[in-house]
Amino acid sequence: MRSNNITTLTDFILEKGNNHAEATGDFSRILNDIALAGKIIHREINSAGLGELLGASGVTNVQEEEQQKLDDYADIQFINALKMGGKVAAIASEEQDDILCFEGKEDAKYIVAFDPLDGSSNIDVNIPVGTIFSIFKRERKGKVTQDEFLRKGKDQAAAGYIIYGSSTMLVYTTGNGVNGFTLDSTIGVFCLSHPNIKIPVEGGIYSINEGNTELYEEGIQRYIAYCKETTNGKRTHTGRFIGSLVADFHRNMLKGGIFIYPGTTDKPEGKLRLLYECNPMAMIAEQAYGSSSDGKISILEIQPEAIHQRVPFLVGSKNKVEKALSIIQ
Ligand code: P6P
Repeated sequence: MRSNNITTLTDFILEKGNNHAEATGDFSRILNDIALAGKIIHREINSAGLGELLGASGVTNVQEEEQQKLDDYADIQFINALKMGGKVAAIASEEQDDILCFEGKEDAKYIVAFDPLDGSSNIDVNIPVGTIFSIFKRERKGKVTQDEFLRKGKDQAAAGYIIYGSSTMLVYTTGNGVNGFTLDSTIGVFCLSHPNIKIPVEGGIYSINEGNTELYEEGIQRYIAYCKETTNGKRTHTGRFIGSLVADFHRNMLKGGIFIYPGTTDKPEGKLRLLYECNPMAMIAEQAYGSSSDGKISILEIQPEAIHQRVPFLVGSKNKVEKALSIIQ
């Protein structure tokens, strides 16, 4: 701890790294590389309205979603930071059709899957957006193949997100609790601001896009109706859905609540991707004493079959998820 009582992300990572006998600094370097890319994206997002980066790029990504200019920019920043850091063998990105292997790094010990800028359609209207990342420690060396990314979420070495909102925060876990760091942009340093985050086991917030209600299965419709019930003339829940996963998740993690993106009749698997959205968020939630599910099993137990696979997603306060499953199932 520095005399000014600031614990920087670098201090924290080095300290934690020293606790792991096998730590060779590779993992610490990767987290710092991610933080560097996050600072660069923070800078661009906070001036997007002024620069030429606002708006759509005219490109449609592998998800058949219109790519925002900052999507592309963020993707390049993470790829470059992880490539230059030299500790990652390959990446999988929402913005890339296939995995990208880093030449000469076939023997690196880690691979990273990420959504460089989730919720980017909200950028133009000043709603918080975020980066989500998932880190696996490889079980072999040599050229990385897609199957190395198709591991259950419970095998993640680390997971985290960066939320670019009223402040920019990096929140991550390595399987020993969840910690949040707020960027002090005057000195360009992420500082520990939310140590040992725990999701309240209860919470009155439910986050779901009710515009899809008629497209949801009956169980989900029953749960929405349950959330709208009143007791003694007072509401039992508050609806909050901002259309940006990282923002909805982060609010619920601090205040308690549940986020649901279910399947619909036209998209039974839902919209959110397992590898670089649901798995990392589920690891964070469960490390913060919360819970996650696809409606049947824990997200972290799902065996991925494709790098851009989508799954129905429930995540948040333990009791809220359990109650929702009891109504849905
Ligand atoms: P809908 C943003 O595009 C995103 O991937 C998530 O961040 C968000 O939770 C979801 O889609 C919103 O989707 O269909 O409700 O607009």
